[in-house]
Amino acid sequence: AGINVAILGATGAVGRELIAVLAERAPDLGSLTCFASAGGGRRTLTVGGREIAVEPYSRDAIRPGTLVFMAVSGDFATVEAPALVEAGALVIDNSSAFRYDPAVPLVVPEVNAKAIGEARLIANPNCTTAILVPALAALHAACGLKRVIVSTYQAASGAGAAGMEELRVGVARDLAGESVPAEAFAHPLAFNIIPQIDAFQDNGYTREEMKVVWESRKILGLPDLPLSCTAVRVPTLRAHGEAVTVELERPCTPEEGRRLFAGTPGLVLVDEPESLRYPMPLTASGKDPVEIGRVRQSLVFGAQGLDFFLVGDQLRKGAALNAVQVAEALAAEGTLVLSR
Ligand code: 2RA
Repeated sequence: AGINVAILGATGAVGRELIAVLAERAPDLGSLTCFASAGGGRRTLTVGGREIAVEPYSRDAIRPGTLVFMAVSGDFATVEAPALVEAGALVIDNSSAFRYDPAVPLVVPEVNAKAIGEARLIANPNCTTAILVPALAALHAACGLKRVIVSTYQAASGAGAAGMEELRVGVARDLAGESVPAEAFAHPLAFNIIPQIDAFQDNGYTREEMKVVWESRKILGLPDLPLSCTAVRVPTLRAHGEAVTVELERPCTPEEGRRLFAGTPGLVLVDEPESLRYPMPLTASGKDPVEIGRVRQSLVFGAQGLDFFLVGDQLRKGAALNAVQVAEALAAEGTLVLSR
């Protein structure tokens, strides 16, 4: 039989997406057991028209050899992930708890699947990074990355199911002339943009912005890459946009950039301004590939610089899809059998 899979945090936005992505890509698992916090009791979830039982989590319920996807808080993962690995599980963790641990691979399979090695605990990157690095890796391989500047347009789903609900309710209430709630976000998101995601750091950047810096450097294997980010929450539901400026070691025309992106796994080139086709949350949502387009020669860096825009589904490539692709990379290495 195929392997046993467990999802911890199955009732959240990422957990539900994991169920959907696994159903699409690995329909013949040995078993799939969904867990949520022990306090919630036994529940059912409906995902893609299917009723899924959700069990209260207990460590003992995970059998040795189980592939565990964790879509839980960093605090919970800090305790439970090492304990589950110790008990014989293989863990792919979506939290930030282990991303900066040099002993734990941080993986976007199109870029650094080889980093997995013999690891039994693998960290899944922050959504903004996962969506960004395939394009950066392609540019680095072709022309050498010198400096990178990123500005993000991040959807409500980054704050989970509660964030999406707050945006929906907020839009309806705003249109009805009522006060708009702000719990998942620091301010009302409806008809607003918020230039703060996560906590401010001592250097004035937010933690979200620094995640893009730290994680991109680790995944690309470029620990000194000059990169800065401005992360902004916008009132879209589930796809993050990113405006990217790169300075390169060698010249690259927009045509070469487009050809490169079109041939990069995980990216789909959408760059036909004459027919008003470019990456947008409305077209990228619910899809696996990251849309990339608006490729231009940089007005600042000239022949050695490009500007471009990309949009990726935050719950797919930004979380659940990437985690399942990590499992697929493990399966390709013969570390586990995903389906039969
Ligand atoms: C956000 N990056 O968009 C976070 C979620 N992982 O808020």
